[in-house]
Amino acid sequence: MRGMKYRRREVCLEGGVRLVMESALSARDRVGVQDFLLLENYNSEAAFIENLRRRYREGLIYTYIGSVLVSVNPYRELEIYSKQNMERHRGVNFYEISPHIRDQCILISGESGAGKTEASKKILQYYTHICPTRNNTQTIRERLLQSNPVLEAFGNAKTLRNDNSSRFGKYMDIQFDYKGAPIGGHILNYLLEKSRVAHQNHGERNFHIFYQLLEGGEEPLLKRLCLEKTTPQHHHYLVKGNCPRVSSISDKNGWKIVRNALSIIGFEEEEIQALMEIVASVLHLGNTQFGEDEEGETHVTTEPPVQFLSQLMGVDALVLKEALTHRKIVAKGEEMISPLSLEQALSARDSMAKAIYGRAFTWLVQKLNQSLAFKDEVYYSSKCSSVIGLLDIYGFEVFQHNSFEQFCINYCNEKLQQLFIELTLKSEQEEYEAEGIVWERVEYFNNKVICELVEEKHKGIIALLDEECLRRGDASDITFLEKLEDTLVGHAHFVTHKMANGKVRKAIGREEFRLLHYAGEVNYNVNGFLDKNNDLLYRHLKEVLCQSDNPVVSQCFHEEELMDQRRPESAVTQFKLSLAKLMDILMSKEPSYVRCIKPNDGKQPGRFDDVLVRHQVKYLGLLENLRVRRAGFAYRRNYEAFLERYKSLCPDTWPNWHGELADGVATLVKHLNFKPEEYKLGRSKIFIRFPRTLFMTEDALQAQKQSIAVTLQTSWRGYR
Ligand code: AD9
Ligand code: MG
Repeated sequence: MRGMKYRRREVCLEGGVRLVMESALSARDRVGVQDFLLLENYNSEAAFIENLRRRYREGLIYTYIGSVLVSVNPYRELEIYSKQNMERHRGVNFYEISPHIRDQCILISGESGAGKTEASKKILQYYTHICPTRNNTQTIRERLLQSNPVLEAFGNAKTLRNDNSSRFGKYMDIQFDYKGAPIGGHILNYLLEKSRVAHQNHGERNFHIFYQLLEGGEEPLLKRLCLEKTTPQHHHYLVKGNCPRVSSISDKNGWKIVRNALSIIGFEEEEIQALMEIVASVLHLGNTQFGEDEEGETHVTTEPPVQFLSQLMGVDALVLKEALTHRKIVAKGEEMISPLSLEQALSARDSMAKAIYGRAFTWLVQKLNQSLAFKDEVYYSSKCSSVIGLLDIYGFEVFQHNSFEQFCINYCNEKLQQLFIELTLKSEQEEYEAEGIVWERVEYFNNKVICELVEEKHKGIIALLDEECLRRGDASDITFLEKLEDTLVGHAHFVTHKMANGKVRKAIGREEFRLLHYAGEVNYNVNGFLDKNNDLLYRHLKEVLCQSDNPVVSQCFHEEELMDQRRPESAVTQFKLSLAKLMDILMSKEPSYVRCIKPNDGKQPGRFDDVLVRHQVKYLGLLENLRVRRAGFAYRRNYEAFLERYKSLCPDTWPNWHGELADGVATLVKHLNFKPEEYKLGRSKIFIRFPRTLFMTEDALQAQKQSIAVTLQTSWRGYR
C-alpha cells in the first residue's frame, strides 16, 4: 500500500467550488501551494499573503485551508467553469465524506464585492449541471438557475463598493432525491434595504429592475405603465445618486434575461404585468410632488404622476391624494383626519414606495418558492434524501456615511463570523480537549463580545433602539445616541464623540457612534435610525393599498392588518429574530466555508493590493484557521465507523472484531503501517493528521474491491 501512487482527491460537496485545482505540484514556486496546510512556514502572515499573490497572478483564485476554501475575486471571466471542467470534478472522492445523515450547507462570507454572489452562482450551476437527471427534474433545475437573475434584478443595486451589490440576504436550500437529482428548492430572504427605493447616495443606483424596465421594456408595455419615452433622468427616485448608467452593466440585456427568467419560473403573464405595474407605480410615486397653499395646507402639485398611479393601482385619484396629504387617526372608536405638513407628506410618500416595493419583493420570493417546491409530498417525504443550503448575504461594508442599513448588514456579518468561530476554531479545539488529544492551543479573537454589544437583552444597542422607538414624547435619534452613551460607556468596542475626547485617530461626528467590528471600525450616523426601525406606514395609506385592484398589491396588504391593534415588531428586532433562526438552521447542518477576498478597491483585474488583502486575511481569522488545522488533524472518525469501513484490510479485524473498538482500530492501523506521527487515538475517535494517509487507505480498499470483482467475474465466466 505504501508504494501506491499518491493522488490528490477532492471532497464531493466542495467539488462545485474547488474547480481550479492544478494536479501537479512541481510548479509550486511559481503557483504557490494549493492548500495552505502544505505551506512550510504556516505561522507567517507574509508567507500566507505571498502564496495568495502567486496563485492570483497565475489566475488560480482558489486555495484551501483544509476544508475551507479561500477565493480571491479575479474581476475577470476565467475559463474554469466550463462543462468539461465540471465533469472533471464529478463525484471525485465521495468517500472522504463518510456516510452521514446530516444535511450540509455552504457559507460564503467576505466583504462587499469580494465575490460571494458569484461563488454562490457557480456552486448552483455546478450542482444543476453535475447531478443526475430524471424525467421531471429538468424544470426544477432551470427554475433554480433562473431564480438568481430575478432576485438580483429586484434585490441588487450598484453601490460604491460593488456594481452588483446584494441588498438582501439569501439562504437557499437545494433539495436532492436519493439518487442525487435536484428535486426542489426553498429560499429564505433577509431584510431588503428598502430605503434605497427612495434614496441613493452619490455614485449609487436604485435596484436594477427600474433601469432594466426603462431601458429594455417593450414599447406597448411601457405605454401601459405610463412610462413611454422616459429615461432614468425623468424619475426623481432614479436621479439621487447621479449615476443612471454603469459601464459593467447592460440594463437592456438585463431586462431580456429577467423577462425570460420570469417565464421559465412559471409566472403568469398577468402576474408579470402586475409586478411591473408596481415597479412603475414606485417611479410615479417618486415623481409626485407637494406644495403648500396660503393657509399652509399641503397639496399635491403634480397631477400626471398621481393619475398614472391611480390608473395602475386601481385606486381613485382623489382618495390617493387625500391619503398622501392627510393622516387618519382612530381614537376611542372615532376617526379623525389631520393634515400632514409638507415634510410629513414627502415622508409618507416615501414610506408608501418602500412598503409597496418591500412587500412585492417578499411576494416575489414566495412565488419563487411555490415554483421551486417539490409538488409530490408523498414522493418528497420518501425520496428527498439530502439538502444543501447556500448562504449568500450582503458583505461587511463601510462608507463615508453609514446608517441603519450598514448597522444591520454589519451586525449580520458579525453573527456569521461568530458561527465560523463556533464551528471551526472553537469546536475544533474543544474536540481535541474532549478526546484527550495533546496539542498546542491557538489564540484567536472571539467576536462574541461585539455580537453581545449589539443584541444583548435590555442593554444591547438593538434593545436600546427599540426602547427609544417605543418611548413617546421627546424621543429622537439624538436621545437614542445619548442613551447609548449612558449605557455603553467604557465598552471596549463602542465609542462616541464625547467618550473619545479627541483620542481617536479618525474623527467621530457629534451624531455618530463608532463600533469596533471584527472587520474594522465603522462610524454610524444616528439620523433616521428611529424612523427606519419603526418602519411605519400611515393607516390611511394602508387602507388605500388594501383597496388596490392590482393583484400583487392586494395580496400584500390585507384588511386584517388594519384591525390588528398590536404594534408590529421593529425592523431590527425582526431582523435579529430571523438571523437567530438562520443560525439555528446553519448549526444543524454540516458547514463548508468559502471565504471570499477582495484584492483591490478599484474592481480591477490583476491588481493585488497587499494592505487590503492582509487586512481581510487578518479579520477573517484565516491564519488562526490554518494554525488550528495544522496543529490538528485533517480527518477524524469514530472508532466504530472507521473499523466498519476498513476492517476488511486486516485479517485480524475481518470479518468481525470482538474486543474493544479502540483496540480493534489500533490493530488495524498497525497492520496498515500507519506511522505514529500520522495519527492519534482519542477517547472515542481516531484522528488522522494528513489527508494523504486516508487517501492511501481508501485506495487500498478500492483496490481490494476491484480485485474481488475481477475474481468474481472470472469465476462467473468459468461457471458459464
Ligand atoms: V456584496 O456583499 O453582495 O456587495 P459580493 O456578493 O461578495 O458583494 P459579487 O459576487 O457580486 O460580490 O462580486 C462582485 C463582482 O466581482 C462581480 O460582479 C464580478 O464582476 C466580479 N467577480 C466576483 N467573483 C468572480 C469570479 N469568480 N469570476 C469573475 C468575479 N468575476
Ligand atoms: Mg452579493
